[in-house]
Amino acid sequence: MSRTDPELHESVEGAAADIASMEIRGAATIADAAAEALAAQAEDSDADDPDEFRAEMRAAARRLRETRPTAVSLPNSLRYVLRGMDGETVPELRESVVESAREFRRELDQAQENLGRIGANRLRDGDTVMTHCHSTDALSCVEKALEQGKDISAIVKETRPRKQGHITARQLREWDVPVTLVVDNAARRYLDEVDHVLVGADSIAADGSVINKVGTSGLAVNARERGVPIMVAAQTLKLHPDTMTGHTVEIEMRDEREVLTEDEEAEINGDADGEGFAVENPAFDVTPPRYVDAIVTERGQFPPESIVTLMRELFGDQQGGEPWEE
Ligand code: RUB
Repeated sequence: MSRTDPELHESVEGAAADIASMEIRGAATIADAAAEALAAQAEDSDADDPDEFRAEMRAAARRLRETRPTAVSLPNSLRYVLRGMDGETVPELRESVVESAREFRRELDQAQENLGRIGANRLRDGDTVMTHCHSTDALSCVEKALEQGKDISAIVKETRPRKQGHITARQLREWDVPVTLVVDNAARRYLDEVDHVLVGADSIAADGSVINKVGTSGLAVNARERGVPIMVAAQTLKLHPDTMTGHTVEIEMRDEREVLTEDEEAEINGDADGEGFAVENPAFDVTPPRYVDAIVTERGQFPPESIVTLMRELFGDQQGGEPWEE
């Protein structure tokens, strides 16, 4: 935050801290929390004039924006809410932001429902899916398939280092889905037993590349080799508009302490002198479109190569700077 930034509401600081620490995680959930935090900032603002109010909202969006770089749902959420900010007076501006955030969150829920119904049509009674990480969009497809009366089983990859697979396993068990949890390295061995690889996305690039939890690309390559279809469940909130103009998606590098504790590191290093070894902890990777069979959105399912058509339709007319810039 720059020194001139106004003081932010505790919901914004709290949401920003929780997103950065992954207390709040997953692309859709992050987007939802960001919209909620902007609404709280607007509601509790004691700005004296419209300019001050607008500056406050822009600062709040910047604070949330800087938390994690990869999931485009976060800037897409902030853009949506701030573009809805309209009015001549502080009360009018406040009401417009609160309503815009409400509308965003409603649409997000609705998109996930609709996407789930479309994704469920790909799943047949008796199918087994293999999951990676924890994706609410992917789980929505399973939930809708269950509602259609289909029996679905799951092989759930643990997803080191943060083990989001445990969250997926817990959710599926709540729905009475038979679950087998496997360590990431065992995935290829179990691919012969599955009918679909089902994952979510943090961002989808204009060429149809899928950016998702690290390990997704290796899983997709193995699945292709075994002839298992790879289905990506990603509402249009995950489409990355900047990639239409050549920008790449930043892959978040997280703290090495998620991989090794200080004690473990010291143990490996032994009595070796000097700096020790490097630890890298990329949180996401890029799966090229040729390894993806279908991207399932709330607007229908798309082969990855044609997702750019949908992106042009949705973002084609958006030009100019970001709404959180001065
Ligand atoms: C989460 C992750 C999820 C996507 C999609 O990573 O990679 O697959 O965010 O999730 P992290 P959703 O745990 O590092 O946030 O479908 O819920 O948006």
